[in-house]
Formats: sequence, structure tokens, C-alpha cells
Amino acid sequence: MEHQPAHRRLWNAKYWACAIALMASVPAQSAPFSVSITVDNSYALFSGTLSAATRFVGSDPNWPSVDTYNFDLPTNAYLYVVTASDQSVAQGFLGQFTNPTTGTRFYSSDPAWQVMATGLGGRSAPYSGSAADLALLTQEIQDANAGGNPSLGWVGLTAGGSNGSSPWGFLSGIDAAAKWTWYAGGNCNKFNPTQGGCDAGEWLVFRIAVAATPENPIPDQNGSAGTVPLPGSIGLLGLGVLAAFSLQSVRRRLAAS
Ligand SMILES: [Ca+2]
Ligand SMILES: [Ca+2]
Repeated sequence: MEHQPAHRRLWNAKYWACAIALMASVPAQSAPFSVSITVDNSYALFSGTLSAATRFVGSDPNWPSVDTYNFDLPTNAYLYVVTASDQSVAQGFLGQFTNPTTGTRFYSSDPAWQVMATGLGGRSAPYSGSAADLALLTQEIQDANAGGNPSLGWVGLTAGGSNGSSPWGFLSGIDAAAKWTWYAGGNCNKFNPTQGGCDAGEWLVFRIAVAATPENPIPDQNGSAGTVPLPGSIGLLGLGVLAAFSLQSVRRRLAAS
């Protein structure tokens, strides 16, 4: 069995203290992100975490216009889309979401989206970046995470027709593969809630984790995270440290044998 000199053990302790401090201070990386979106009849787009809306991106009450936002987004961020309709003719959320660095793209009809109903009525919806609106949306997110809202937590959305379908026609700026989606709650058609005016229990909130990673997994249907999220990039770095620790113990065992 080898015995390390005292100064060597001290250096090792300092090394690990430094490595662990460095890991804890590494923030989540940001990457350019592009959203092209419209909602019949209106929306507000936010980003945030599993339990809070932290940033207002934009809002629009005009469904025929596709609105595009280019911004930097932490790779472990969640997107939140607050929506309301006029409960007349049709309603839907249509969008495409692109990481221009990797070229990856998903749509409003991606099955990883979740939706929830607040039951608070369309007029009271948070449609700005004011502190009061961020606080209101965060409160509703946390209520839904705990299952205490009209949709009993976060549920799956229901896809209707593709971009180009009636009554909207094709809206340029969004791929034809994207589908209009809505929440099949309230008095909406369970098979296609985008058709026929209805009240799904608005205002609604759609959300998605931009990238599922070990430190920020896409939450399950009940809104729980599955595992406790780790801050920043500690997950992958932590694996490296664990591997280094294992290697050291193997070396010790080899030295001892
Ligand atoms: Ca629009
Ligand atoms: Ca409508």
C-alpha cells in the first residue's frame, strides 16, 4: 500500500476543492434560438425554468401574422406560451422552434409540449413583461406543477390540421409540417379542439423544455421533474469527476495488490 506524503495529500485536497467550486460556478450555456409563431386569437411568449417564468419575449393579438423572434436562450430553458381565444370559429397555436447552430427544429405539435388551463378567463392573462405579469404566470405554473388548476396539472395537447388547413390557410414563415394545436378541455371538441368556437378553460399555458438534459429533463405528464434538477452543467462535469475518482481508487487498489 502506498502512502502519500502530507504535502501531496494537501495538494490533492486543494485540487478537488477547486474542481468542485469550479463545477458549481459554471452557468448553463446559452445558444441562439429562433421562434416563429402565431396564435388564434392571441399569445404571449416567455422563457423560464420548470417552476417560473423569468423573461418576456413578445406578444401578438393578430393570428394572420407570423411573428419571428431571435434571441439567446439557456440550453436548459423552458418556453411558455400563454394563449387566449375569442371562443369563436376556431382557435389554435402554430409555431416552429429552431436552434440555428445545430439546425434542429421542432413544432407546436411536438408531443413533448404540455398544456394547462388556468380557468381565469382570457382578459386577465399575463401579456407583458411587467413584474406583476411574471409573478402571475409563475404562480399559475406552480399551481399546475402541484396539480391544483382546472386541468389538474399539465396535460398533453391535441393536434389539429397542418399549416395550410381551413379556416386559416397557409401562413408563410412556418413549415407546412407544423400543426395547429390546442387543449381539448372544457366544451372543446376532444378529437380536434382547434375547430368550432369553444372555451377550453382559458387562459391556457403551453410549455416545453427546449432540450432534455440530465440536469433538466422534460417533465412528465403530471408536471414533476422526474429527478431533482442539478444547477448549471454540474451533471456532465460531475460524471467526469466521478470517473476520475474511480480511476484513482482503481490505481490505489492496483498499488495495494
Ligand atoms: Ca400573429
Ligand atoms: Ca378564434
